[in-house]
Amino acid sequence: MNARGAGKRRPSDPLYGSFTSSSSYKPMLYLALAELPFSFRTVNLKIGVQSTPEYLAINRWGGVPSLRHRQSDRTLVVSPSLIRSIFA
Ligand SMILES: N[C@@H](CCC(=O)N[C@@H](CS)C(=O)NCC(=O)O)C(=O)O
Repeated sequence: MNARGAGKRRPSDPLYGSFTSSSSYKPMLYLALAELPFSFRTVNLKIGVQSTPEYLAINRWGGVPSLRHRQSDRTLVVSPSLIRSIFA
């Protein structure tokens, strides 16, 4: 696998997701394989954290995953595009 920036040190990007969500596992796996730093932030879907104003400010659609790219100041909210961005 070839990932731009793999192994380089930079501030970790927060990945918001749930351990009950396969859509969250996929980007988590790819970030780990690319050795990119990220911090996993749990969004508990069972108690509705995805619908709180705090989380809707991160992802207006109220879903997981969400990956905050600090460098580009963008938040990606759909796992396939999020994974593509890791290897772009
Ligand atoms: N196609 C989307 C699907 C994301 C999705 O369906 N996420 C679910 C969890 S797997 C979700 O956020 N559900 C919100 C809810 O249960 O209220 C992706 O791959 O990112």
